[in-house]
Amino acid sequence: MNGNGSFSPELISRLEGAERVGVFTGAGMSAESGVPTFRGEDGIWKKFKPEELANFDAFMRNPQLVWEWYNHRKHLIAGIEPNAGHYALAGMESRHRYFSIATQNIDNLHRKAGSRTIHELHGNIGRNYCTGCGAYYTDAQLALLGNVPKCSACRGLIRPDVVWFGEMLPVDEWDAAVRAAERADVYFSIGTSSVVYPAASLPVLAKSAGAYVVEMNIERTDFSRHADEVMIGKSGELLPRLLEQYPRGTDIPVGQPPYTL
Ligand code: BJW
Ligand code: ZN
Repeated sequence: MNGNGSFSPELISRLEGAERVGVFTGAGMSAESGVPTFRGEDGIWKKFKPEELANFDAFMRNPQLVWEWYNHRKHLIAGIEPNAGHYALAGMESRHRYFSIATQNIDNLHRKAGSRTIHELHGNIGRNYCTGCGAYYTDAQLALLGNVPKCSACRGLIRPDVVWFGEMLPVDEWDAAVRAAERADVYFSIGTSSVVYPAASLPVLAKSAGAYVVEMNIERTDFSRHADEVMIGKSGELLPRLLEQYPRGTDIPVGQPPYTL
C-alpha cells in the first residue's frame, strides 16, 4: 500500500487474473471485534499459561480451570460481531472461481460475516464432545451439566471441540487447507503471529508452490521475510480498502454452490 491508501499495482493485477485465492487467518483478524489475541501486548497468554490451559493433560488435571476459561470465552464470543475485515473477505469470495479461508480462529466470525468456504483448523468453540465416547453436545445441553460437564451416556469428561497443543488438526480441514495453499494464485496471511505449526506452514507452502503471498499484520512476523508483500496495519482497515480497489474477476454469481480449491 502506498501513501495514497492504494495497494500495489502488482497485487491488483495479480488479483485481476487470479482464479484461485486462498486466505489464512489468525487471532488478529478478530481483534477489532473485541476478541483478545493469544500473544503480544494484549495477548491472553500474558494472563494464562498456554501449557496450563490448551493441552489435554492440563485439562484432565484441572478440568474446572480449563472450563472456566472456555466458558469465559464462549460468553465473550457469543456477544461479538464480525468486523469490517471479515465482511470484506466475504465480499471477495464471489470474485474468484475458487476462494477459501483457512482459519485458526474458533470464533465463527467468518461464517457469521457470510464467508462460505471456510476450513477451521483449530476447531470451533461452539461445539463440545465427550472424551469417552465422542458424543457431541451443544452449549445449551452443556449448561445443564454443571461446571465440569460429564457425558450423560458414559460419564466421560466433555471438552470443547478445539485443537490443543500436541493434538492433530482435523484431517479433512487440514487437507483442504493444504490443497488451497498449493494451488493458490494469490494467498493472504492475515493477523497471525505465524508461530503455531503446522498451520503456520500454509503461507510458506503457498509461496513455494508459486503463489503471490501477501501478509497483513500490525507488525512484522516470522513469516514476513517470505512474503511478496507485507502490509502493516489493522485487517479491519486494510481489507475494506482493498475491497474498494478489487478487480471484479470472474464474478461467480452468489447462490452457486461453494467451491473448494
Ligand atoms: C493484528 C491485529 C489487527 C493483532 N490486524 N493483525 C514443542 C513442544 C510441543 C509442541 C511443539 C513443539 N514445537 C512444535 C510443536 C507443535 C505445536 C506448536 O506449533 N508449538 C509452537 C507454539 C512451538 N503445535 C501443535 O501442537 C499442533 N498440533 C500438532 O503439531 O500436531 C502434531 C502432533 C501430534 C502429536 C504430538 C506432537 C505433534 C496443534 C496446535 C494447536 C494450537 N491451539 C491453539 C488453541 C486453540 C483453541 C483455543 O483457542 O482455545 O490455537 S493455541 C493458539 O495459537 C490458538 C491459535 O489458533 C494459535 C495461533 O495463534 P495466532 O492466531 O497466530 O494468534 P497470536 O496471538 O499468536 O497472533 C495474533 C497476531 O495478530 C499477531 O501477530 C498480532 O500482531 C496480529 N494482530 N491485531 C492485523 N487488528
Ligand atoms: Zn460419553
